[in-house]
Amino acid sequence: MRVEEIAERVARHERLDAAEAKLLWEEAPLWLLARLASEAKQRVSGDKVFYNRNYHVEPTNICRFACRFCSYRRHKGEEGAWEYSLAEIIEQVEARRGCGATEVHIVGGVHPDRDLDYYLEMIARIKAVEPTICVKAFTAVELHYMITRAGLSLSEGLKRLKAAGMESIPGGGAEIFAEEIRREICPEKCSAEEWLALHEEAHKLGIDSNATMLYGHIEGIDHRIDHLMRLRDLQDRTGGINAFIPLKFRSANNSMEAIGETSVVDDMRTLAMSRLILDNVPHIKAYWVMYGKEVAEMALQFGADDIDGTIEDSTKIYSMAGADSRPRLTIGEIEKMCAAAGYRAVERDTHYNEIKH
Ligand code: V47
Ligand code: SF4
Repeated sequence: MRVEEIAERVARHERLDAAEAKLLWEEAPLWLLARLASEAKQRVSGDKVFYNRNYHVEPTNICRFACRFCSYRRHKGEEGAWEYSLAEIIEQVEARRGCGATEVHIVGGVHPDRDLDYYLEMIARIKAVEPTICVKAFTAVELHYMITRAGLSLSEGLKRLKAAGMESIPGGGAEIFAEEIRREICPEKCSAEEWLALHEEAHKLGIDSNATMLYGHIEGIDHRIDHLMRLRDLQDRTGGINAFIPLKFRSANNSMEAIGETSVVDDMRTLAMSRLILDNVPHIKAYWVMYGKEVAEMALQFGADDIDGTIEDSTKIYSMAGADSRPRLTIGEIEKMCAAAGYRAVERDTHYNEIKH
């Protein structure tokens, strides 16, 4: 099959198989991917690009794992390590009061000494001081560790977290699902099957989630396609994934630094192909903190319909790996970026309900 025939099938909303996806990914001109992905984006979200008002809480960067791509983790006591007490976390939440955030995104290292009860209390105390904020918390890797360590089934652990106030799960920890790559870059963290099972269980309990893919390191196009297909299969079963976020490997200050970073053209092809393969995931997010603002604006021409949020200079994962050191976007900047791309900025909550002002 030729690129033109596959493009016609995509335009007719037909689903790509792995071989077709590979041909398109490797051979389609960039303008064609931009056009097909933009058409697919517009079918879902018309002229809208979504953003939210959010900030991150990163309780600790002490982690019992040592993923090779991670610039963020530290050993206990090492220079640059932090571990906030619950009181300090509540102080951070209270200090953000009045910034208009509808979501707090909580993610951090897998701390060896902290247990499920600690995280349950963290969520409950945040909800006590900010009852209307949506707690989008913990990657599947953190959740898998805290729940299995407590000796609970995934279902029981997630039920307790939901009861404490956790409403949604961020997309991190997925990396690349293929075992041969996981073994090289993150051998200790939960497996692909465990990551997928955790999200599936959450969806069954009415907890929605995002999904990510860390690309641009030692994986190939086949691994990326396999990853996206596994997410598409999960979404066919549950419908619980709100947004997919391709995460570009940022190379500074980690043990995979010598690999360098992939090109912006590769970033745009990856975004477009994510939109085209994931025909059942409504939103594709261009995470501006990772790309930088200019590339995020360009990403809106390649199928993205979400740029995450205001962030309020509250995350260190990407600045420690080489990105902008004080990540913050104003609503005015977001509106300008969307308008320059020919779209309209629309504020949403975590579950993509539009917020009317
Ligand atoms: O799981 C770590 C990735 C993830 C690096 O759900 C790196 O809305 C690139 O998942 N280069 C955490 N990536 C961040 C994440 C996320 C971000 C924004 C929005 C959402 C969402 C989720 O960051 C980790 C890992 O895959 N990561 N180090 C690095 N050097
Ligand atoms: Fe720990 Fe997450 Fe970094 Fe892996 S990516 S070392 S799990 S903080």
